[in-house]
Amino acid sequence: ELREQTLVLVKPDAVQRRLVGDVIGRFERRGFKLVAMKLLQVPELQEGRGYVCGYPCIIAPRCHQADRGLLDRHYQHLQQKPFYPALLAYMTSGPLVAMVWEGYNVVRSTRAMVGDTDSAQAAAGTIRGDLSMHVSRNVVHASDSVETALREIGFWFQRDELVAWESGDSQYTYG
Ligand code: DAT
Ligand code: MG
Repeated sequence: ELREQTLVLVKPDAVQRRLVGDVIGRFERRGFKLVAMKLLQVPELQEGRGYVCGYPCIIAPRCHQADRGLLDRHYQHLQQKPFYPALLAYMTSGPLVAMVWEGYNVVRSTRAMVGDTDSAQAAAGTIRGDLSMHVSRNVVHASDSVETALREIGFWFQRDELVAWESGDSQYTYG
């Protein structure tokens, strides 16, 4: 399926460490097609104050489309884990970049490019293996199956935020 899609998040640690371009560059060079991208911060829940951004908002910000519920849905399978509160704090600690990449076998290829969940075990040459050292700051998220990708893209993007476009190099990429 040439139109397979996956969700990639460049997590807050990677934005802070100025690694966004490196991560995007890897998927671009591989040949995948970028079909959606945005920078947003998921507001954190503060006692008595509701959801607040880490930075004072001047205009009604787009990040308010998100809330912690987004992360609860995204990390549904981890909510009972002891590290879940720390994971939430990390994921709301700063802006992240959400992207949808499209292409042949993109879900599996992207997981291979991302590497082991535990950055300490991740192979050199993978994003985590090259750019990070610890499981709790592992730079990126990538969907783990085609079904998960469909659900996750729906969590992070509205339908009209995905751009359908014809890539000029497709006959050189796919033959
Ligand atoms: P992946 O991100 O490789 O799909 P996952 O879905 O099992 O891995 O877990 C999601 C994130 O949760 C992972 O990227 C980092 C965090 N995490 C997983 N296991 C952890 C652990 N043992 N300690 C701390 N954070 C962990
Ligand atoms: Mg996962």
